[in-house]
Amino acid sequence: MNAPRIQSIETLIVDLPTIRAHQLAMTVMHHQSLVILRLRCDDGVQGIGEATTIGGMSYGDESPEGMKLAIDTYFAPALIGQDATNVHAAMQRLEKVGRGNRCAKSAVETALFDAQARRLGVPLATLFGGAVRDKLPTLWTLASGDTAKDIEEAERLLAERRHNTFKLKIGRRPIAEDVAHVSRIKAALGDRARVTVDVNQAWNEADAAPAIARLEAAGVDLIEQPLPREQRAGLARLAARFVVPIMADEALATPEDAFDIASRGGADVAALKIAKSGGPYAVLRTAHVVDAAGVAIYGGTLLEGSVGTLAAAHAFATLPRLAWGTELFGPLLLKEDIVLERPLYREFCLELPSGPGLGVTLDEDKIAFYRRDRKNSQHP
Ligand code: MUC
Ligand code: MG
Repeated sequence: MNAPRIQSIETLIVDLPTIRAHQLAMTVMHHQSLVILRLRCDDGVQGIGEATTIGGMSYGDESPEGMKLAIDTYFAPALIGQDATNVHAAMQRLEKVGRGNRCAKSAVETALFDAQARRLGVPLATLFGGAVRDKLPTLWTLASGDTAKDIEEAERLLAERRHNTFKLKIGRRPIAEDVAHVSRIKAALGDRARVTVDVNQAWNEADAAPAIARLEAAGVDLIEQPLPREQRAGLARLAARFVVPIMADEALATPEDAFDIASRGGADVAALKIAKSGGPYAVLRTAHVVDAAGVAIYGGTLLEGSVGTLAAAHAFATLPRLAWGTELFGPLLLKEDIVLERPLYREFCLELPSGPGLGVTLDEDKIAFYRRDRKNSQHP
């Protein structure tokens, strides 16, 4: 029997409003731009994928516009006519036509696996060997920029039993202000919630050391990427110096990064993301390296919408150890979504859908409304 072939790959950008401003060290988000990819095969099966980053080009090396261009101009032509059931062979072809561009590749890899899982009638996690959990603990990020509002938001989410771990985005304001902000939130929530901070590379080592000492004393549970991603030796020194765990995020994307960081004792915890690694299968390769080294795993996000979030959830659900849970809350930050049924969050967890593939269906009306190339659309 002839294998089904890839017939077409189409991408579009949707700009979705967020429920509130989301402040990070490098940008303030009021909307999120998702690149949605549709892959059609000649047996009638379709797969979907998502390529997402944060704040245009302010967070990483790729942008929504650049990801769309990379897929349309280089990746799609290399894949048309190829065996739709052989994801590894397809992704290997992409390595030849384009280096890096892992966020864009993540959308392609996701769509190929989604199509194959739908073809076989199984959830995506089953293709990766099977899920060992059907619920993923998921934290929420407090990033309104206002301490009182953040406390109010956390109290509401605790009462709703939606989240009991909160990550605070810092690094934007002077360190003393950030430390005071975090300390007030931790004091208000006490032992009822875990509080972590993400500095998004904003500090230097000399400033980071006293700041982390104060955050540790305030009861903060985890410090994420305090230094620029290139400064691995510095991150290792901080990890050795403090009891509070230090997590690598921007510094760690590939299995090679994971090997290097693990061998120099560069971090206690690793934030893994499908977008950083190049897809839900690619992220598992990185995960297994850190896991073998005894570095704890955290399922991260680049604030994907439902498609990317569920792709990540299927991958993380297969990991034997996921000590720090996940931050797969991206869909909850969006005022409007582009799927028919939004992912389910309850009892502090994201639930893994049980339908074939990703377990999600695009809402064509919403896509038609939010797509950037819509007639008269106002790009935010
Ligand atoms: C990051 O650096 O971890 C994840 C949650 C959030 O609010 O921002 C992201 C990116
Ligand atoms: Mg981070």
